Amino acid sequence: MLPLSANENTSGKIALITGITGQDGSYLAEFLLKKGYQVHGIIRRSSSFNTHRIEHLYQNKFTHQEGATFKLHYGDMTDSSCLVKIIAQVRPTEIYNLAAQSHVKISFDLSEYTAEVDGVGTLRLLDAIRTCGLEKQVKFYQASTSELYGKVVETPQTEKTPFYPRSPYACAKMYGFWIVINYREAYDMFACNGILFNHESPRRGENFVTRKITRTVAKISLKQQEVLELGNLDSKRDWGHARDYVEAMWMMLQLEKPEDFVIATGETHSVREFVEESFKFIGKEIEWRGSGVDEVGVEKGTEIIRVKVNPKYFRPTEVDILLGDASKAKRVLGWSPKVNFDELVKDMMAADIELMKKNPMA
Ligand code: NDP
Ligand code: GDR
Repeated sequence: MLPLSANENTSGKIALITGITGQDGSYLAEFLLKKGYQVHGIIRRSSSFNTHRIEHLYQNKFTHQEGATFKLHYGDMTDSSCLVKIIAQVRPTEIYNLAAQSHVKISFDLSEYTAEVDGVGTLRLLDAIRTCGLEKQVKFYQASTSELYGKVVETPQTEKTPFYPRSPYACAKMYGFWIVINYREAYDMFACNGILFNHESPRRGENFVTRKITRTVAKISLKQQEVLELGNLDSKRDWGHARDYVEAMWMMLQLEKPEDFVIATGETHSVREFVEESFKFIGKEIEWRGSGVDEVGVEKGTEIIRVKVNPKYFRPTEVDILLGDASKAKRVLGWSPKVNFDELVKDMMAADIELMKKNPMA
């Protein structure tokens, strides 16, 4: 079983996180610093600051356990030479590959770039480990995804469910998934896939559906906005909390042998239910009228339209329902989610109301 006690020895553990500025990267960095890791992250050059999710980590040193350090390196998943240089310099014991063009809808517009970063980028990183001669020392985590299941052939989905990707994003991640397994088998590397179902938080990117809903409903409650425009209200997702999910990533790398795991809550809810739950938080009930692109959500007891369907948010091919079975993770890792659907919505709504009160322009 796993060395999961609170006192486990993490001295000498060096983590390298790609995608550290993203939702998961920021929670994972926090988690590892609390354990005393030396944490290194790769950030991209951008024309304005892109480190808002991790600023507290180099300012609030008190969150770190003694011995923990935090360092950022400029790099990009499209640039092999920088990946080799960073790995040679850092000599990590664990690598978490979280960097990705992670938006499914946008992957239809940026299809080639998404393949470069999410697919070939994974290969570049694995090859960089080998170039540095560290393939027997490094444990490698790949951020795989429930989007691989795509057009669903069975529910709930397990590690054995066949894949049917439905977007350039999912196709790129499919390459990432298999190249990890291939390098594991070909070079005896410790490399594993976490097949993570959707996970959200107050740090979720603003153009993913959950955060878009909680931000807009928060603005509606403060009279800063009137209407929420969405695409497909009927798609169903297995939504968990990002903080729980980064812990599972770490647990996978503490095993003696690499294995792939589904990480999910085992509950599925529609976008429509997420909307209803968010409005409930601000004391409003939504009644649905009409159908298809003409469907609207009306505030109960009034004639005020609060939700509209806008076809511009539809996808050329949709993933209708995701529902994960994480029993292997429970059995082997001892992992189970701590935050349920209602608590997730409440956490995100409370945070967005605070944010919009402080800064209505956010
Ligand atoms: P985010 O979109 O919040 O973060 C993505 C990160 O990747 C950011 O740090 C981003 O940098 C970085 N990045 C993007 N392109 C490049 C590049 N070319 N080179 C280097 N870094 C790059 O995603 P999440 O945190 O939500 O997800 C983390 C990973 O897990 C992703 O790989 C995602 O596909 C996968 N995943 C996510 C799930 C979820 O529900 N959240 C579920 C299953 C898998 P910048 O900040 O500069 O944009
Ligand atoms: P997803 O997340 O595609 O599941 O990918 P997203 O929140 O973008 O969409 C979930 C569902 O909501 C529907 N939807 C809308 N989506 C967005 N973004 N905006 C809208 O206005 C809207 N209206 C309805 C979508 O059609 C979809 O069915 C996320 C990402 O984090 C991936 O990186 C990750 O791999 C998967 O989760 C698991």
